[in-house]
Amino acid sequence: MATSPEAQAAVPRAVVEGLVVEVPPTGPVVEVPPTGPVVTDVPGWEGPDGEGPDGEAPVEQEARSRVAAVATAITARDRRPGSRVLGVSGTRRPYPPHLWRYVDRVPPTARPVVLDVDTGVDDACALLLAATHPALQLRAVTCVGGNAPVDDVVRNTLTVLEAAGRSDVPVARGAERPLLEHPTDARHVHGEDGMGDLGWPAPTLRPEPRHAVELLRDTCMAAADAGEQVTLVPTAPLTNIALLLRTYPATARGIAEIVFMGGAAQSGNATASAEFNVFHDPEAAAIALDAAADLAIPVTMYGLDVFYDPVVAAAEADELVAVGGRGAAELAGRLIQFQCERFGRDAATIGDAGAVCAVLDPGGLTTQVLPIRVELAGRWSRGRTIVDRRDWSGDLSHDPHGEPPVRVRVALGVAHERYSALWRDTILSAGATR
Ligand SMILES: [Ca+2]
Repeated sequence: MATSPEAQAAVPRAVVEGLVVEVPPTGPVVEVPPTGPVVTDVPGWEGPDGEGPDGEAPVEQEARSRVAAVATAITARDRRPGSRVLGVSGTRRPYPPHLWRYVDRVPPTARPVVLDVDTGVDDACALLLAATHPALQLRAVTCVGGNAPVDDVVRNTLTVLEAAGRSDVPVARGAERPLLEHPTDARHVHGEDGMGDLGWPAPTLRPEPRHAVELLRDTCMAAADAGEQVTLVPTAPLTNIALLLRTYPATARGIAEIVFMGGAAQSGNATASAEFNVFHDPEAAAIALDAAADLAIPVTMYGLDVFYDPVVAAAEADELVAVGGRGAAELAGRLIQFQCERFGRDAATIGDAGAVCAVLDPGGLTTQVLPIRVELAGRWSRGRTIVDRRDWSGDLSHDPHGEPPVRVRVALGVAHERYSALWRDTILSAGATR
């Protein structure tokens, strides 16, 4: 059975602050696992004894304060070349010796996610976060035509996963065109190759033979059979998702929720009315939302009302690029640099990556559950998500259209600095992994 985002947020989770910290080769060793005792060989510093139940507030608070104290002590020391780093929740990643970061709120069990993408500069940003955050298990990535033709999307997606060192994640090619609309693309935003024309080496990874819809089905059903549920994060036209939910409705029992980038309560970008992903395939968006409502899958819409707000400054992009090694950090920095240059700004949005942040940190969104319809007709408004924000029951009960069957949790505000930091710090901690 699907669990609502509200119900999930209410589940107490054992949360201890994870720490990524520089450790000189012969210096102290600090490990902060997501649960249980904090282990350290820093003289005079004893971790919590772990006797409290997981998630018990005093243990968490003590861990946080001790971690903060150790971090302060260590960062005050001389930092030497060749120092090594212990990562978060047992992961050990190379890390640039001049940097250290906290990674906040690492839950004890990584949450399974699947991204459906049209990579895409900002899809790449989303993939880098999903591929490197220790609180997520990226189970699969499915591709759809959108920002670029689907074959370019597949190549770009494999490029990103290879840079992030995630050759283990299956990637599948999906719908090459919308259900009804003629395909278009957004190369004027994303570059000729769809991903910033960075001149990055072609990937050695290959997609798997299954169609994206089959990979989605198999991943969701495998999760359901294991008593788990996957969070679907579409950051692209919803063609694959519409096909999945109508063709294989039984997959709903393996889907916890859908957090999609698309739509807008206010204005559009592809047209004055419509956001690109929904405009690209309005029928798919309408079908996906209707099917999700039919199947009681909770849906969060991370749309244009919040999309542009989390930004990363050009100077921060330079810091990411400086990590080098053609890994996740360098690629992330170059994607931000590309956008800054293309739009002549000194900062750029993390775009679709905000939808992944919304999975990691749902409290960073201000949302309202609202009725929604996708406009499939209007000459100037086709592809618009019509979000009903009226609050007077008199208007609602006299509306000749009746009540929309679909209600969606609509993101209306975002703690943008929190999301920017989550993205930047996670990818910095992944460093030059490749
Ligand atoms: Ca996208």
